[in-house]
Amino acid sequence: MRLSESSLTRLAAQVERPGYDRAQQRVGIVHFGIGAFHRAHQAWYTDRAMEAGDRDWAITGVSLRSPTVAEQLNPQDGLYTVSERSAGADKIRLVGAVRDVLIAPRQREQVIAAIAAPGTRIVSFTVTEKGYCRQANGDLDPDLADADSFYAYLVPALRRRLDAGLPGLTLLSCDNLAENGRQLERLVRQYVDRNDPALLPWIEAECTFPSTMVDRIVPATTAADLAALADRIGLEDAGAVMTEPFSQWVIEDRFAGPRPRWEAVGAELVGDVAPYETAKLRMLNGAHSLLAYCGLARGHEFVHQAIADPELHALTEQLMLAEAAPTIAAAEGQDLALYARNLIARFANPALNHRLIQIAMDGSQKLPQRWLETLAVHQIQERQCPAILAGLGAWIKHLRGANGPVDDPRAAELITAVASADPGEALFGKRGLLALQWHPTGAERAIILA
Ligand code: CS2
Repeated sequence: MRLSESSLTRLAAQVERPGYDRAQQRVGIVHFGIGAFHRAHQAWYTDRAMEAGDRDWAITGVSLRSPTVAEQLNPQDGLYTVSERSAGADKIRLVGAVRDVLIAPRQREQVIAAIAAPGTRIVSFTVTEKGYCRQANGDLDPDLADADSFYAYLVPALRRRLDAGLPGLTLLSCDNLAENGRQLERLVRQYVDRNDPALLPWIEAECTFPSTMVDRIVPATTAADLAALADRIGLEDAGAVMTEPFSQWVIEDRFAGPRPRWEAVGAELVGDVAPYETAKLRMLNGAHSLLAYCGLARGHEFVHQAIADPELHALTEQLMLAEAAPTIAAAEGQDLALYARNLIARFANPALNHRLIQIAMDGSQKLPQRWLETLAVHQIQERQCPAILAGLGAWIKHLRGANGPVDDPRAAELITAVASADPGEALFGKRGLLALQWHPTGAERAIILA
C-alpha cells in the first residue's frame, strides 16, 4: 500500500513523524526544482521548523520539466520519508512540509498564482547550475531563458504582486553557485530588463536575494532503495530520499519579509556566507568532481570506493588542503583542515552508494566555481595545482567518451572542442567554452592534455 495521509496508521512505529497538524499549515514557500536534494535539505529543515512551532511555511513544489516528482508525491499528499544512512543504524523521518507539486509546463497559471498568492513570502530554487540559463560570461542567455525557464513563471508573478499591492518576496537560491544570491539577482534583473523593465524599481525596493551555502550529500534513489524501504516501513514511498546524517545550511540574513525560524533547527543565519560557500564549492564539490573523473578513470563506481583508493585519497587531500584551502579567506572559527578531514570521512560513508557518474554530469556548469577559480588564484601567484590539472585531464577523457555518453547541456560543443586541434584553447581560451579567468600556460596545457 502507498504512503499517504490515509495510510499513515500502517506506517512502522520506528519512523519519526511531523509533530504538528499539517492541515493547519498554509503555504508560505514556492520552490522551483523539487528534486531529491530539496526534499532532504530545505524541506526537511522547514518540516522541523514547523514542528518547533512555526506556522504557515508549507511548500508548493514546482517541477520545471518532468512530471516524475508530482507523480511520486501528489498521490502521497506530499508525504515522503528521508532516510539518513551510515554504517550504523539508519534513521527514517516522515516529512510533512510539502503540500503539493505542480508541473510547470502543464500548470503555468497555477504556478504563477502560487507565487502571487498573499501567503507566499519566499520563492526558493534548486534548479541546478544549468537552470540559471547563463552564458559563459555569467550573463543571462536570452535563448536559454525561454518560456520553460523559471524566469518565465517568476517574473509575471512578481508583476502580479506589484499590481495587487502585495509585498515583495525573498528569492532564495539554494544551488551550488558562487555567490548564488548575487547571481540570481543579476540574472533576474537582466530577464526583467528585457521583458518588463517597469518592474525593476519594485524588485529593487521589495525583493531580496540572500546567498546560501547548502550541503547534504543526496545520491539518486534507486529501485532497490525503494524496495528495501517498503519492507522496513510497511508502506510504499515513491518519493523517498536517501541521504547522509550530516547536513549544513548557512543563510545570509537578508529577508524581504517573514521567514521560518530555520536557525531553531540547525541552520546558521549569518551576515556573510562567502567564506562557507567558497570552502564548500572549492573543497567539497571540488573534491567530488576530482573523485568523479579520476575515480571513473580508475574503474571505480562509487565515491566511497574512490576515496578508499590511496592514490585518489592523496590527490583529494592535495586538492583540498594545498590547492583550494589557501585561496579561501576563512571566517572566524572556520577550521579548513578540520573541514577537509570531516569531508573525507563523509565521502567514506559506505552506506550511501553515491555514484561517481552522477557527479560527473554537467561539468561545464560545475567546474568554473569548483576548480577554475582556485586555479586562477594560484596562477596570479605562479603556483601549480597538480590535483586540479589531473582532474581536468580526466574530465577531457570523460568528454572524449571514456565513461559513455556525455551528460552536459553543452555536450555537443564540448565534444567538438576536445576533438579540435587545440582543445586547451577551445575550452579555456579567451573565447573558450567555460566562464573563467584562467588561461592555462603551456606547461599546464601539456599536463591536462597528456
Ligand atoms: C555533487 C553535489 O553532484 C554533485 O555535483 O558534488 O551534489 C554534492 O553532493 C552536494 O553539493 C553536497 O552538498
